[in-house]
Amino acid sequence: MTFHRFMPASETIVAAATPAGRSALAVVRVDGPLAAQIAQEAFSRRTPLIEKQSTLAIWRNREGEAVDQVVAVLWHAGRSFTGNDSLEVTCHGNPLLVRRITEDCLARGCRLAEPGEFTRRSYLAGRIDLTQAEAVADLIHASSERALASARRMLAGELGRQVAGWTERTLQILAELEAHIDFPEEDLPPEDPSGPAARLHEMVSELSGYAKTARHDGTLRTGLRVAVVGAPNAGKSSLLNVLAGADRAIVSPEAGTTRDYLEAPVAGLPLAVTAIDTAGLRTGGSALENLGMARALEQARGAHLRLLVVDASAEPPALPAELIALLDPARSLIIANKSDLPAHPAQKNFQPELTKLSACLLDGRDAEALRAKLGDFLVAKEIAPGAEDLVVSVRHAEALARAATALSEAANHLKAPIQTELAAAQGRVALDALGEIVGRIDNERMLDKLFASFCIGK
Ligand SMILES: Nc1nc2c(ncn2[C@@H]2O[C@H](COP(=O)(O)OP(=O)(O)OP(=O)(O)O)[C@@H](O)[C@H]2O)c(=O)[nH]1
Ligand SMILES: [Mg+2]
Repeated sequence: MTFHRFMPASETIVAAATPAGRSALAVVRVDGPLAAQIAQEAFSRRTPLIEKQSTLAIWRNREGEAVDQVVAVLWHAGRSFTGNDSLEVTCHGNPLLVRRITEDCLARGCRLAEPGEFTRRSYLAGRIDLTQAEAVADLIHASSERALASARRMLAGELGRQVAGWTERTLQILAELEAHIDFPEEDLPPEDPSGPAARLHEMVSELSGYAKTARHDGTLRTGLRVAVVGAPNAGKSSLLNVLAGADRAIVSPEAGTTRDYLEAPVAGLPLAVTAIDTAGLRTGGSALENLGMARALEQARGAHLRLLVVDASAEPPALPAELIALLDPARSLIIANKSDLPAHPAQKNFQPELTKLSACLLDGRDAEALRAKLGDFLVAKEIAPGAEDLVVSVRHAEALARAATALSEAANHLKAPIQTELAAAQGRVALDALGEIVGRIDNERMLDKLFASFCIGK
């Protein structure tokens, strides 16, 4: 139950922390025992680096040639992100310069960093726990406001603090159980509302609550797909354009304008959502129309949400049975379009179990309201995480579920006939599972796999 004891790294690593390619600036990171010495040798001695202060200096290679004018910052061991001496060099963003500085560092005794190695060193130094190390990667890859917010909270250590709390409470219960094992004549009050069994149940429900958010882990990473479907001329392409905030798809009064499907990102949502415009669906079309319809149905099947666009000023459409079968009320919305025209009375009875949003899609007048309602629906139906959800990863959820199962078994052992030893054993299983979340359990293979998915320089 101890964190890795910190061993200062013996090797000095180097890597570019910014992507290859031309840019205004690029960053090269150097970490390990040689970092301070390299800083001293590469910069002219007249500009010694003051710790944690950015210094404008000329990087000279081992041959004494000026490579670039850079801004450098040095951190000393114990005060850096990684726990080691650490140097960050911001040079001009030319890949040739980055390469020359990197190669000079290699010549001075560094080796190239592996993917995620800087973050791994930080974790091994005990400066961040495993949930925070993972959050570094999530923060960098987040493609929506909500993904960013969750990663930011994870990086701030929110899950780590929860785990510390559960660990503390489990240890407290274990202590009480040990006392009972040693002095069995002293009664354990298992049914007492403040008794260990009740506290175990309380933790089980907290753990399960956090574990449940992992169902959004994948969608937060990949984004959501929303299929726009409906009869020809209903206004599907108009909806795509309104949601995208751009004139993406051809809109025309001719029925059957859209044949292929067409994707565009939905603007103005805190989630990454892609809308897919599709060919109009109707019964008994031409061979070419049928091909388009097959694609439309395929997109509808694979989407997280279906938006059925209906011309509300006309008679309800006759839609193919394959589409009707896909219209699950928890995964589908009706966009009752053409609200600028008088509504057709028969529309009231059309698919009454589905939520209907009325809109005029001639222009962007209803765009904001539509996006807001779409966002609310996604959260209400738990298709997407809400603003206050801290989304845990599948790895976290798996360990949380194991801990919850063990704690619930422990509570069962505290029912008559009370079996304190078995309860205590389950308590320890839960502690191990909780420890895995923050990385208190040494497991080299798991760490290798985890950090291999990082990019180099992180
Ligand atoms: N009055 C009115 N007309 C609309 C509205 N939205 C779309 N239209 C018109 O309806 C016609 C069809 O719109 P599209 O967006 O091309 O419809 P679609 O469903 O993509 O049609 P297909 O691709 O042919 O299946 C166009 O002439 C639009 O200008 C609306 O809110 N009110
Ligand atoms: Mg269209």
